[in-house]
Amino acid sequence: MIDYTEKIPNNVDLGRDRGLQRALEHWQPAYMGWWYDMGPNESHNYEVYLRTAISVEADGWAQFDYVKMPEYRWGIFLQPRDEKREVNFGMHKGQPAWQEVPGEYRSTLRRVIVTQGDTEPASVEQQRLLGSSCPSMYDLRNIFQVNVEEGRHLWAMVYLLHRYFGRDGREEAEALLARRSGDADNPRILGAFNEPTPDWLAFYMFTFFTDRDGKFQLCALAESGFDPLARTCRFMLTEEAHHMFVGETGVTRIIKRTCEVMKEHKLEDPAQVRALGVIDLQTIQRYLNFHYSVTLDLYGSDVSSNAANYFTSGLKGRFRETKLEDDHVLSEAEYPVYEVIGEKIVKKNVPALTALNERLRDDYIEEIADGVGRWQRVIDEAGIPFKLTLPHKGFHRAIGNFAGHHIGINGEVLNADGWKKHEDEWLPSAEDQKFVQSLMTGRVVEPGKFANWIAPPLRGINSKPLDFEYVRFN
Ligand code: BYC
Repeated sequence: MIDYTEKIPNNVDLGRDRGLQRALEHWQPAYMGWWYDMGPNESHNYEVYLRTAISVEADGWAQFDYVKMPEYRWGIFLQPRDEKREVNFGMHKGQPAWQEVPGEYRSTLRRVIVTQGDTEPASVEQQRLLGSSCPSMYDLRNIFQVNVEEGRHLWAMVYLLHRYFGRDGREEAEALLARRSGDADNPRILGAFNEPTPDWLAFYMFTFFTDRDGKFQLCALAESGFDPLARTCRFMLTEEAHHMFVGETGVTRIIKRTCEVMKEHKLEDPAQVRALGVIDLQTIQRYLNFHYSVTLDLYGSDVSSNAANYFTSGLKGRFRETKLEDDHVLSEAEYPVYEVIGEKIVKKNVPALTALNERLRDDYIEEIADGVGRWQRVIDEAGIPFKLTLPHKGFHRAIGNFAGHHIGINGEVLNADGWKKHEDEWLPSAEDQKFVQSLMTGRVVEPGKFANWIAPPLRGINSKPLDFEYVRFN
């Protein structure tokens, strides 16, 4: 029997909700089984300096202490309710926000929640083996923090399924623990979550690019007319920020270290840079190309009747919906999308309602471009003549208008042979991955020490020094 308030910090009155307790009594042991099987490898006895959310108040959402991860208190938190909140877009605009699931949207809403929920355990599975090759104790602690919080985000979606969707919600919650990233028979739902994350460069790229899709999707769901979903996503966003920080600063530190070595030895040739045990900028660019393009696919088709339905029904809004100045119904508006006609990429205006995936993707690209600009500054400050670039939106896409076409890095429409000729120049080759992984054959865990291929961060976690013992191995 679980002591609910102690074991599961929450602000959903779990202690008095018998239905929810019964559902969790079945699910919680299955979740623990999943964590032991698929959570960070060989980590169960480690004591990790982690933050745990124990309330949504400013002093409660980031409590730091040593915790064994299987004993992490995965909690259920919703942003406090605003009694006056309304549905802010679509055909129900102006009605009070829904506190229960509207019958006619039940299956659509369940699907969106399941798709969101599915990504969370998927990312933990993808990152499962990385602890054994971490570049420092600081980084090891950070990946564990990301992992336990993705676990909590799964709990957040399972709470909604259990509380609002009855039996089929409980079945979906079980299925979330049964699918496996990359499994041939029972894979995760979305493409990027079935790709391996085989090394730390991939991990930082993933947390920069793919966790940021998480941010934008959560922002869109935080606008939902279904108030419990909106409030759940708002709280998840507070945690998401740290994940993107880990990614952005991780790549920054790799670039910084590479530039230091290039400058010190006055070298630019990638083979010579590699010989000094750091990752050449060309390889970093290829990883960037891969993670960017795979993540762009996560926004769905450029023209999507699903997206139009989500919006019109009031289930999923746009990025910062309430800050936008238009009718929030989109009955007349148009939006540009691109399609491949013959050997050209052609712009075409379509009803804005159908282009909401593309619009969210464009919002995302804007923010990504800023982040890549910050990476570029590190290279510029070192005085190295190398430009990181974002590939064309159509490059290496598997979903939407560009799927099935061979689009080059600058948007050139190629045939299969033309693409093949450049593939290893644009995407990480097996040889690139072998090289990156050859730098990461063991873990660096002496407090304050960092692997040769990455610079130390500017500061530690929660004002602790860099040589703080972030993980105790027991
Ligand atoms: N891979 O109209 P379409 C995160 C499917 S990340 C495979 O194009 P729609 C996190 C689609 O399901 C954020 N399949 O798309 C990050 C549909 O299937 P059916 C995750 C795909 O429905 C890091 C068909 O293609 N959250 O939190 O408008 C670490 C045609 O649909 C893909 C969400 O995604 C793909 N990439 O939009 C941890 C929010 N793309 O119906 C966590 C919830 C599309 O033909 N999800 N399909 O079987 C959604 O809002 C929508 O499902 C999508 C797709 C935006 C993903």
